[in-house]
Amino acid sequence: MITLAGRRNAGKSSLINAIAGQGVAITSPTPGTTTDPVAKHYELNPLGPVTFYDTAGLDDDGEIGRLRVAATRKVLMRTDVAVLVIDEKGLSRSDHSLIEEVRALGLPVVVAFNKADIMKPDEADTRWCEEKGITYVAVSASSGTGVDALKTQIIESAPPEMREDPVLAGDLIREGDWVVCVVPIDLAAPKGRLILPQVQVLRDILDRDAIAVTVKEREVKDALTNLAKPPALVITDSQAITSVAGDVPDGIPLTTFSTLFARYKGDLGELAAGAVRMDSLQDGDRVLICESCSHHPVADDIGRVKLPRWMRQYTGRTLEFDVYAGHDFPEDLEQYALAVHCGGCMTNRREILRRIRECRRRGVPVTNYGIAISKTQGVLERVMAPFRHM
Ligand SMILES: Nc1nc2c(ncn2[C@@H]2O[C@H](COP(=O)(O)OP(=O)(O)OP(=O)(O)O)[C@@H](O)[C@H]2O)c(=O)[nH]1
Ligand SMILES: [Mg+2]
Repeated sequence: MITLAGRRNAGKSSLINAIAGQGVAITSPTPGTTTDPVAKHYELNPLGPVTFYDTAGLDDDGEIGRLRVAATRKVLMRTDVAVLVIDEKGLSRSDHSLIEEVRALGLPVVVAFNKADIMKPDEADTRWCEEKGITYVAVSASSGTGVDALKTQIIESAPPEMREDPVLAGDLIREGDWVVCVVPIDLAAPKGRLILPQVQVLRDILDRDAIAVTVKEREVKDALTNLAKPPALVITDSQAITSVAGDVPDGIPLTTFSTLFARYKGDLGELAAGAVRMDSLQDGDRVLICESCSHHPVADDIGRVKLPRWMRQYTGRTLEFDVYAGHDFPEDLEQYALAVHCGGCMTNRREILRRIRECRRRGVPVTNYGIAISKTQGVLERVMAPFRHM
């Protein structure tokens, strides 16, 4: 996700058109043409498919204007690369502070001095960028000059995870290995199907030319007894980890779907370190439960009921829990001793990594549901062991 922001009329929409090579965004000499963030999908190789966001001008005013600016800022803060489009007015003081703010979030910024066909970037502005180590490009949406250089700068500034294909389970198994997947079929399981993370892991095992055996937790022992050779790995749903850990002999590597996904979608090391911080929680500490999508809470809801119960039992502390659903963290994130994020099944890797980065920046340890469950059940070390040699 790449966002173009800047003052009204700076040429944001024109630049998106120039990058995508098509007239998708409406442009006009009238300031305030773009009013809402507009997504444009584009194949930006070698990054692959990316989404460019065209936004409303950051200098929009009036009551509606301020709402538009807020919407632009929201998109900007969730992006992977911020492109600040500047026109002949040059870098303003608010551009300076916006750049600083975005960089403090760990987001790369590229400054595009647009309209290079009619003016050269101001020297004081390019010097400021150089002093701050900010990448800039002189570009013209009208003539096309510098558009390729801008694309290159965006690609080079993009966080590495936009370039890498994350691994799920493939590196933990070899061709011909047996892998046992444990999928409890309880009331929380959707009717008539498996959930996406389970399907993805099964697909990964097949891609690896390995052999997947899928069982409910009751059949684990039976499966292990009847396999011709011990499985290379057992992967269980986190909620069955206690019984499965009891049934799988110590010599057999065991992990959970959540642990695989914590690595695939986030930063396993950071999330495991966050879970370990549970050991130093004190009475009265507040714990933030974050869900990236809002769902209707069910009885015995994992985030609202089970995790708080298990964490209280495990730590023996009186802990306060707040549940927060949505795209952003609460303003007062700093008051929490620990943040426990959902698995993010509806969220992509970049968004999860952005959230982990934000927690790190704000000094709040972060873990996720699955890793936290393993910690409270005393099996964190065991489910992490298959990744130790990586
Ligand atoms: N000379 C010149 N004009 C440009 C260039 N890029 C954009 N313009 C003109 O600047 C005006 C504004 O362009 P837009 O692309 O609509 O600008 P915007 O930043 O999307 O503006 P808002 O949506 O109103 O915030 C239009 O008249 C464009 O033709 C450029 O590189 N050179
Ligand atoms: Mg526009």
